[in-house]
Amino acid sequence: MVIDRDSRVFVAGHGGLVGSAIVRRLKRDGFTNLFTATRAELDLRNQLEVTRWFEENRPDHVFLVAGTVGGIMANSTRPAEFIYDNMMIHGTVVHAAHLCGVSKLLYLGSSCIYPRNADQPISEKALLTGPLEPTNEAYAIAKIAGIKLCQSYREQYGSDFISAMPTNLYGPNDNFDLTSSHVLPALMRKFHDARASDDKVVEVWGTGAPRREFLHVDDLADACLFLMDNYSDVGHVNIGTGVDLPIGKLAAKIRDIVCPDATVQFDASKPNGMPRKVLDTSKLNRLGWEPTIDLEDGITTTYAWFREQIAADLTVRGA
Ligand code: GFB
Repeated sequence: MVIDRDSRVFVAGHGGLVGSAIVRRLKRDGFTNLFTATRAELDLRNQLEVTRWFEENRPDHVFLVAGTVGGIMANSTRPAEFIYDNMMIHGTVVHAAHLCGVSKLLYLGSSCIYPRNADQPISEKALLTGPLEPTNEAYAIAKIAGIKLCQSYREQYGSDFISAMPTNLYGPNDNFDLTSSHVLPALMRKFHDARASDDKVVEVWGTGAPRREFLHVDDLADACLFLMDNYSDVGHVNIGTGVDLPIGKLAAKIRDIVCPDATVQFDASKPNGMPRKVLDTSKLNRLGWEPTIDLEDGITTTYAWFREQIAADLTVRGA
């Protein structure tokens, strides 16, 4: 059932890559009763504060897209933050949504919930069928707990809480900090820096062989609203393009767009992470959703956004 455009909607995590895209998408669709809270206003890890906030603001619908996130290096070096922050945030928001009678909640997980050696493309059924990728195990455990929270509240209380698992994301408002970002913004930043430098050698972590799938965050936001409107069931739903490429090829694509005279140097002392990660998106496709943004166009427009922000002296996280 399509959710009411006049309903009160809380986007938890509106400042991030995903949350900001969801706010843009909802505004485009005519939602006017949007609620957000900055970290300074509300510590989502604190149950008391979160419950109080829900009691005061009474949202009807919640997009739970807040969390401590990062790329392979941040995940492997800060596992305590990744597991603590995320488990707490998922727990407080889901519980407050239950206490305050939220009509529907969409929880966003991550494709790292799946076993390291899962069959590719990875179907929703692969959850909890094998050991996780060690570089992001702490984060993955928190994300799996989020799915189980939604399922348990549905089972015990009948709450309409649904879960979606996106593949690797990119787009405007991403984090471009070289130690904590994901690969796509990191390489965009490195090639951008190479433009102004005499040193045109860009370092790419790992061997370049791992394969990843990339989804533009505007497509993700569209899919999230689609699921809010059209899906109410216990099983989580993958969101992706179903298409992957080796990191070496991704680096070449970004180089061609950002700094064609640069050369790539692989640093095999850095971790590769999962050998391959591409989602089976047939469940979502059968429901009637398909992505629309091609990877090359997405990189081109994201880079245009990045340059505009830098030129206007606006904040680009990490740059
Ligand atoms: O995007 P990324 O950090 O995350 O790395 P994961 C993907 C691949 O790109 C890895 C390589 O093989 C990296 O070694 N890579 C090459 C780089 N150069 C760079 C670089 O400059 N920066 C980064 N960051 N990577 C994350 C998980 O895994 O995926 C999270 O850690 C989350 O939990 C996210 O689930 C979606 O795809 O390996």
